[in-house]
Amino acid sequence: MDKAKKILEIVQEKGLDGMYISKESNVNYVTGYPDECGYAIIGPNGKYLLTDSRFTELAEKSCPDYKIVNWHLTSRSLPKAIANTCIEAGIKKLGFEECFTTFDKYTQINSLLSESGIELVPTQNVIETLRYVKSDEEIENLRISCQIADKALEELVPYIKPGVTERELCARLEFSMKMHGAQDIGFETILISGAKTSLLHGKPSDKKVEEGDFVLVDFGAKYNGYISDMTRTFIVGEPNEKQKEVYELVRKSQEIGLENMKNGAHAKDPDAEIRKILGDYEEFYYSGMGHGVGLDLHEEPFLGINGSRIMETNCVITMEPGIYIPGWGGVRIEDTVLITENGMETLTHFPKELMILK
Ligand SMILES: [Mn+2]
Repeated sequence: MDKAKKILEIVQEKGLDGMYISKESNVNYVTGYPDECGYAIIGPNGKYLLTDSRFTELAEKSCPDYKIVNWHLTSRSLPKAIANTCIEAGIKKLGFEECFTTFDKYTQINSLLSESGIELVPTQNVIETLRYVKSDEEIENLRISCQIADKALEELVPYIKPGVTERELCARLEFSMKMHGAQDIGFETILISGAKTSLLHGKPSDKKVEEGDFVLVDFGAKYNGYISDMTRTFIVGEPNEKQKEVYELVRKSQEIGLENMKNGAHAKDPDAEIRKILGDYEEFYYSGMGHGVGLDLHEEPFLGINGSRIMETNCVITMEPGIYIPGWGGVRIEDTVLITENGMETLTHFPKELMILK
Protein backbone atom coordinates (compact mmCIF):
# COMPACT_ATOMS: atom_id res chain seq x y z
CA MET A 1 0.00 0.00 0.00
CA ASP A 2 1.02 3.57 -0.68
CA LYS A 3 2.90 4.96 2.35
CA ALA A 4 0.85 8.17 2.43
CA LYS A 5 -2.39 6.17 2.54
CA LYS A 6 -1.07 4.09 5.43
CA ILE A 7 -0.11 7.23 7.33
CA LEU A 8 -3.60 8.69 6.81
CA GLU A 9 -5.09 5.47 8.18
CA ILE A 10 -2.84 5.59 11.25
CA VAL A 11 -3.62 9.22 12.04
CA GLN A 12 -7.34 8.73 11.41
CA GLU A 13 -7.33 6.13 14.17
CA LYS A 14 -6.00 8.86 16.45
CA GLY A 15 -8.87 11.17 15.43
CA LEU A 16 -6.70 13.30 13.11
CA ASP A 17 -7.08 13.88 9.40
CA GLY A 18 -3.59 14.97 8.38
CA MET A 19 0.10 14.66 9.20
CA TYR A 20 2.97 17.14 9.06
CA ILE A 21 6.33 15.34 8.81
CA SER A 22 9.50 17.31 9.55
CA LYS A 23 12.13 14.75 10.61
CA GLU A 24 14.53 14.43 7.68
CA SER A 25 14.76 10.63 7.63
CA ASN A 26 10.97 10.32 7.92
CA VAL A 27 10.42 12.72 5.04
CA ASN A 28 12.91 10.70 2.99
CA TYR A 29 11.22 7.42 3.89
CA VAL A 30 7.70 8.61 3.10
CA THR A 31 8.25 10.79 0.03
CA GLY A 32 11.60 9.72 -1.44
CA TYR A 33 12.98 13.25 -1.06
CA PRO A 34 16.65 12.62 -0.18
CA ASP A 35 17.89 15.95 1.16
CA GLU A 36 17.45 18.49 3.95
CA CYS A 37 14.85 21.27 4.38
CA GLY A 38 11.95 19.22 2.98
CA TYR A 39 8.64 18.93 4.89
CA ALA A 40 5.72 16.68 3.99
CA ILE A 41 2.02 17.29 4.57
CA ILE A 42 -0.45 14.51 3.93
CA GLY A 43 -4.18 15.18 4.03
CA PRO A 44 -7.50 13.93 2.62
CA ASN A 45 -7.19 16.15 -0.50
CA GLY A 46 -3.58 15.47 -1.36
CA LYS A 47 0.07 15.10 -0.44
CA TYR A 48 2.57 17.92 -0.48
CA LEU A 49 6.31 18.40 -0.15
CA LEU A 50 7.32 21.86 1.03
CA THR A 51 10.82 23.12 0.36
CA ASP A 52 12.62 26.23 -0.85
CA SER A 53 14.20 27.38 -4.10
CA ARG A 54 17.49 25.56 -3.42
CA PHE A 55 15.78 22.16 -3.51
CA THR A 56 12.66 22.59 -5.67
CA GLU A 57 14.09 20.92 -8.77
CA LEU A 58 15.40 17.97 -6.75
CA ALA A 59 12.01 17.63 -5.02
CA GLU A 60 10.14 17.57 -8.33
CA LYS A 61 12.43 14.82 -9.62
CA SER A 62 12.46 12.69 -6.47
CA CYS A 63 8.76 12.94 -5.48
CA PRO A 64 6.71 12.82 -8.71
CA ASP A 65 3.51 11.91 -6.78
CA TYR A 66 3.74 14.94 -4.51
CA LYS A 67 2.67 18.48 -5.13
CA ILE A 68 5.84 20.52 -4.58
CA VAL A 69 5.40 23.81 -2.73
CA ASN A 70 8.28 26.28 -2.91
CA TRP A 71 7.48 28.28 0.19
CA HIS A 72 9.96 31.03 -0.74
CA LEU A 73 7.75 31.88 -3.70
CA THR A 74 4.29 31.10 -2.39
CA SER A 75 4.22 32.35 1.20
CA ARG A 76 7.65 33.78 2.08
CA SER A 77 7.55 31.82 5.33
CA LEU A 78 7.46 28.10 6.07
CA PRO A 79 4.82 28.34 8.84
CA LYS A 80 2.55 30.32 6.49
CA ALA A 81 3.06 27.77 3.74
CA ILE A 82 2.17 24.99 6.17
CA ALA A 83 -1.06 26.77 7.13
CA ASN A 84 -2.00 27.43 3.49
CA THR A 85 -1.20 23.85 2.50
CA CYS A 86 -3.36 22.46 5.32
CA ILE A 87 -6.32 24.48 4.08
CA GLU A 88 -5.78 23.20 0.52
CA ALA A 89 -5.33 19.63 1.79
CA GLY A 90 -8.62 19.72 3.67
CA ILE A 91 -7.01 19.19 7.09
CA LYS A 92 -8.78 20.18 10.30
CA LYS A 93 -6.69 18.27 12.83
CA LEU A 94 -3.01 18.05 11.94
CA GLY A 95 -0.59 15.67 13.64
CA PHE A 96 3.03 16.78 14.07
CA GLU A 97 6.16 15.02 15.33
CA GLU A 98 6.54 16.34 18.85
CA CYS A 99 10.07 14.95 19.32
CA PHE A 100 11.37 16.72 16.23
CA THR A 101 9.63 20.10 16.35
CA THR A 102 11.19 22.97 18.27
CA PHE A 103 9.00 24.95 20.63
CA ASP A 104 9.62 28.02 18.49
CA LYS A 105 8.38 26.30 15.28
CA TYR A 106 5.43 24.84 17.15
CA THR A 107 4.41 28.28 18.43
CA GLN A 108 4.66 29.90 15.00
CA ILE A 109 2.80 27.14 13.17
CA ASN A 110 0.16 26.81 15.87
CA SER A 111 -0.72 30.50 15.92
CA LEU A 112 -1.20 30.56 12.13
CA LEU A 113 -3.17 27.31 12.06
CA SER A 114 -5.50 28.34 14.87
CA GLU A 115 -6.40 31.49 12.90
CA SER A 116 -7.79 29.11 10.28
CA GLY A 117 -9.49 26.87 12.82
CA ILE A 118 -6.98 24.04 12.39
CA GLU A 119 -5.84 22.13 15.44
CA LEU A 120 -2.18 21.04 15.84
CA VAL A 121 -1.86 17.75 17.72
CA PRO A 122 1.37 16.13 19.03
CA THR A 123 2.18 12.58 17.88
CA GLN A 124 5.06 10.14 18.37
CA ASN A 125 6.41 7.28 16.26
CA VAL A 126 3.82 7.46 13.46
CA ILE A 127 6.40 7.05 10.70
CA GLU A 128 8.96 5.17 12.84
CA THR A 129 6.42 2.38 13.31
CA LEU A 130 6.31 1.88 9.54
CA ARG A 131 10.12 1.91 9.36
CA TYR A 132 10.57 -0.80 12.02
CA VAL A 133 10.51 -3.72 9.57
CA LYS A 134 12.59 -3.13 6.45
CA SER A 135 11.36 -3.73 2.89
CA ASP A 136 13.32 -5.82 0.38
CA GLU A 137 14.59 -2.65 -1.23
CA GLU A 138 15.78 -1.24 2.10
CA ILE A 139 17.50 -4.51 2.96
CA GLU A 140 19.30 -4.45 -0.39
CA ASN A 141 20.56 -0.92 0.34
CA LEU A 142 21.73 -2.02 3.78
CA ARG A 143 23.46 -5.07 2.30
CA ILE A 144 25.41 -2.89 -0.12
CA SER A 145 26.23 -0.40 2.63
CA CYS A 146 27.64 -3.28 4.72
CA GLN A 147 29.64 -4.66 1.76
CA ILE A 148 31.23 -1.25 1.27
CA ALA A 149 32.25 -1.18 4.94
CA ASP A 150 33.71 -4.70 4.74
CA LYS A 151 35.83 -3.81 1.70
CA ALA A 152 37.06 -0.55 3.22
CA LEU A 153 38.15 -2.23 6.44
CA GLU A 154 39.98 -4.93 4.51
CA GLU A 155 41.90 -2.22 2.66
CA LEU A 156 42.73 -0.45 5.92
CA VAL A 157 44.29 -3.40 7.73
CA PRO A 158 47.77 -3.25 6.06
CA TYR A 159 48.14 0.36 7.23
CA ILE A 160 47.47 -0.37 10.92
CA LYS A 161 50.98 -0.45 12.39
CA PRO A 162 53.16 1.38 14.89
CA GLY A 163 53.76 5.02 14.03
CA VAL A 164 50.61 5.71 12.03
CA THR A 165 48.19 8.21 13.59
CA GLU A 166 44.54 7.51 14.33
CA ARG A 167 43.56 10.44 12.11
CA GLU A 168 45.51 9.07 9.14
CA LEU A 169 43.89 5.65 9.50
CA CYS A 170 40.50 7.32 9.77
CA ALA A 171 41.08 9.31 6.58
CA ARG A 172 42.13 6.18 4.66
CA LEU A 173 39.08 4.25 5.84
CA GLU A 174 36.65 6.99 4.89
CA PHE A 175 38.37 7.48 1.50
CA SER A 176 38.03 3.75 0.80
CA MET A 177 34.32 3.74 1.61
CA LYS A 178 33.73 6.56 -0.84
CA MET A 179 35.86 4.87 -3.51
CA HIS A 180 33.71 1.76 -3.08
CA GLY A 181 30.52 3.70 -3.74
CA ALA A 182 29.43 5.17 -0.40
CA GLN A 183 27.57 8.46 -0.85
CA ASP A 184 29.06 9.49 2.49
CA ILE A 185 30.31 8.06 5.75
CA GLY A 186 27.42 6.76 7.86
CA PHE A 187 28.46 8.63 10.98
CA GLU A 188 31.54 10.12 12.63
CA THR A 189 34.17 7.36 12.59
CA ILE A 190 35.44 6.12 15.94
CA LEU A 191 39.04 5.08 15.33
CA ILE A 192 41.04 5.00 18.53
CA SER A 193 44.02 3.14 19.95
CA GLY A 194 45.71 2.09 23.17
CA ALA A 195 44.15 3.08 26.49
CA LYS A 196 41.80 5.42 24.60
CA THR A 197 39.80 2.39 23.42
CA SER A 198 37.90 2.45 26.73
CA LEU A 199 36.16 5.63 25.48
CA LEU A 200 33.00 4.24 23.89
CA HIS A 201 32.72 7.19 21.51
CA GLY A 202 36.34 8.36 21.46
CA LYS A 203 37.53 10.54 18.60
CA PRO A 204 40.53 9.95 16.34
CA SER A 205 43.44 12.24 17.14
CA ASP A 206 47.11 12.68 16.27
CA LYS A 207 47.96 9.89 18.69
CA LYS A 208 50.28 7.38 17.06
CA VAL A 209 49.53 3.67 17.18
CA GLU A 210 52.05 1.87 19.37
CA GLU A 211 53.22 -1.70 19.84
CA GLY A 212 50.77 -3.49 22.18
CA ASP A 213 47.83 -1.18 21.38
CA PHE A 214 44.30 -2.24 20.72
CA VAL A 215 42.97 -0.36 17.70
CA LEU A 216 39.19 -0.03 17.78
CA VAL A 217 37.38 0.93 14.58
CA ASP A 218 33.62 1.65 14.75
CA PHE A 219 32.37 2.99 11.45
CA GLY A 220 29.85 2.70 8.65
CA ALA A 221 28.99 3.71 5.13
CA LYS A 222 25.89 5.43 3.81
CA TYR A 223 24.36 4.07 0.62
CA ASN A 224 21.12 5.43 -0.85
CA GLY A 225 20.51 6.92 2.60
CA TYR A 226 21.02 3.61 4.44
CA ILE A 227 23.72 3.29 7.09
CA SER A 228 25.87 0.30 7.98
CA ASP A 229 27.44 -0.01 11.42
CA MET A 230 30.30 -2.32 12.37
CA THR A 231 33.15 -2.46 14.86
CA ARG A 232 36.34 -4.48 14.93
CA THR A 233 39.15 -4.31 17.47
CA PHE A 234 42.68 -5.25 16.38
CA ILE A 235 45.87 -5.72 18.35
CA VAL A 236 49.19 -4.34 17.14
CA GLY A 237 52.03 -6.66 18.12
CA GLU A 238 51.72 -9.53 20.59
CA PRO A 239 48.72 -9.33 22.95
CA ASN A 240 49.28 -9.81 26.67
CA GLU A 241 47.20 -12.31 28.67
CA LYS A 242 44.62 -9.78 29.82
CA GLN A 243 44.14 -8.44 26.29
CA LYS A 244 43.57 -11.99 25.03
CA GLU A 245 41.14 -12.71 27.86
CA VAL A 246 39.08 -9.55 27.35
CA TYR A 247 39.02 -10.01 23.59
CA GLU A 248 37.84 -13.61 23.86
CA LEU A 249 35.16 -12.62 26.36
CA VAL A 250 33.80 -9.96 24.03
CA ARG A 251 33.96 -12.30 21.04
CA LYS A 252 32.03 -14.92 22.99
CA SER A 253 29.55 -12.27 24.19
CA GLN A 254 28.91 -11.19 20.63
CA GLU A 255 28.34 -14.79 19.60
CA ILE A 256 25.82 -15.26 22.42
CA GLY A 257 24.16 -11.97 21.50
CA LEU A 258 23.77 -13.12 17.89
CA GLU A 259 22.35 -16.47 19.02
CA ASN A 260 19.60 -14.55 20.81
CA MET A 261 18.47 -12.55 17.82
CA LYS A 262 15.49 -13.86 15.91
CA ASN A 263 11.88 -13.15 15.05
CA GLY A 264 9.96 -12.98 18.35
CA ALA A 265 12.99 -12.38 20.59
CA HIS A 266 12.66 -9.57 23.15
CA ALA A 267 15.04 -6.60 22.96
CA LYS A 268 16.21 -7.48 26.49
CA ASP A 269 17.10 -11.10 25.67
CA PRO A 270 20.65 -10.80 24.24
CA ASP A 271 21.79 -8.54 27.09
CA ALA A 272 20.43 -10.91 29.73
CA GLU A 273 22.24 -13.88 28.14
CA ILE A 274 25.52 -12.01 27.68
CA ARG A 275 25.59 -10.94 31.35
CA LYS A 276 25.64 -14.59 32.40
CA ILE A 277 29.21 -15.07 31.13
CA LEU A 278 30.82 -11.75 32.09
CA GLY A 279 31.80 -12.56 35.69
CA ASP A 280 33.98 -9.84 37.22
CA TYR A 281 34.01 -7.94 33.95
CA GLU A 282 30.28 -7.12 34.15
CA GLU A 283 31.03 -3.72 35.69
CA PHE A 284 32.99 -2.79 32.56
CA TYR A 285 30.25 -3.85 30.17
CA TYR A 286 27.80 -1.38 28.64
CA SER A 287 24.19 -2.48 28.42
CA GLY A 288 23.29 -0.57 25.25
CA MET A 289 24.73 -3.27 23.02
CA GLY A 290 22.53 -3.02 19.96
CA HIS A 291 20.10 -0.83 18.07
CA GLY A 292 18.03 -0.76 14.93
CA VAL A 293 19.75 0.87 11.96
CA GLY A 294 18.47 2.12 8.62
CA LEU A 295 17.98 5.69 7.43
CA ASP A 296 19.01 6.68 10.96
CA LEU A 297 22.03 5.31 12.77
CA HIS A 298 20.01 4.66 15.92
CA GLU A 299 16.41 3.46 15.58
CA GLU A 300 14.07 1.07 17.38
CA PRO A 301 14.52 -1.55 18.60
CA PHE A 302 17.06 -0.47 21.21
CA LEU A 303 18.56 -3.60 22.76
CA GLY A 304 19.67 -3.89 26.37
CA ILE A 305 18.32 -3.45 29.83
CA ASN A 306 15.73 -0.83 28.76
CA GLY A 307 14.71 -2.59 25.55
CA SER A 308 10.94 -2.79 25.11
CA ARG A 309 10.30 -4.11 21.61
CA ILE A 310 10.06 -7.54 20.03
CA MET A 311 12.39 -8.31 17.13
CA GLU A 312 10.60 -9.10 13.88
CA THR A 313 11.66 -10.74 10.65
CA ASN A 314 13.40 -8.15 8.45
CA CYS A 315 14.31 -5.82 11.29
CA VAL A 316 17.94 -4.73 10.88
CA ILE A 317 19.74 -4.40 14.22
CA THR A 318 23.35 -4.14 15.40
CA MET A 319 24.94 -6.46 17.95
CA GLU A 320 27.85 -4.73 19.66
CA PRO A 321 28.81 -5.83 23.14
CA GLY A 322 32.03 -4.45 24.61
CA ILE A 323 34.19 -4.33 27.70
CA TYR A 324 35.61 -0.90 28.55
CA ILE A 325 38.16 -0.57 31.33
CA PRO A 326 39.05 3.06 32.12
CA GLY A 327 42.76 3.75 31.81
CA TRP A 328 43.44 0.32 30.32
CA GLY A 329 41.42 0.06 27.11
CA GLY A 330 38.40 -1.55 25.59
CA VAL A 331 37.19 -4.08 23.06
CA ARG A 332 33.99 -3.95 21.02
CA ILE A 333 32.85 -6.24 18.21
CA GLU A 334 29.83 -5.23 16.18
CA ASP A 335 27.90 -6.52 13.20
CA THR A 336 24.85 -5.22 11.39
CA VAL A 337 22.33 -8.05 11.50
CA LEU A 338 19.20 -8.98 9.55
CA ILE A 339 16.56 -10.73 11.66
CA THR A 340 15.08 -13.82 10.01
CA GLU A 341 12.26 -16.19 10.92
CA ASN A 342 14.49 -18.64 12.81
CA GLY A 343 17.57 -16.59 13.59
CA MET A 344 19.62 -13.95 11.91
CA GLU A 345 22.04 -13.22 9.12
CA THR A 346 24.99 -10.89 9.64
CA LEU A 347 25.26 -8.37 6.82
CA THR A 348 28.82 -7.42 7.79
CA HIS A 349 31.27 -10.25 7.25
CA PHE A 350 34.74 -9.10 8.31
CA PRO A 351 36.42 -11.85 10.44
CA LYS A 352 36.13 -11.71 14.21
CA GLU A 353 39.07 -13.78 15.50
CA LEU A 354 41.68 -11.60 17.20
CA MET A 355 43.79 -10.20 14.38
CA ILE A 356 47.37 -9.66 15.47
CA LEU A 357 48.92 -7.01 13.22
CA LYS A 358 52.70 -6.84 12.93
MN1 LIG B 1 26.33 0.77 16.62
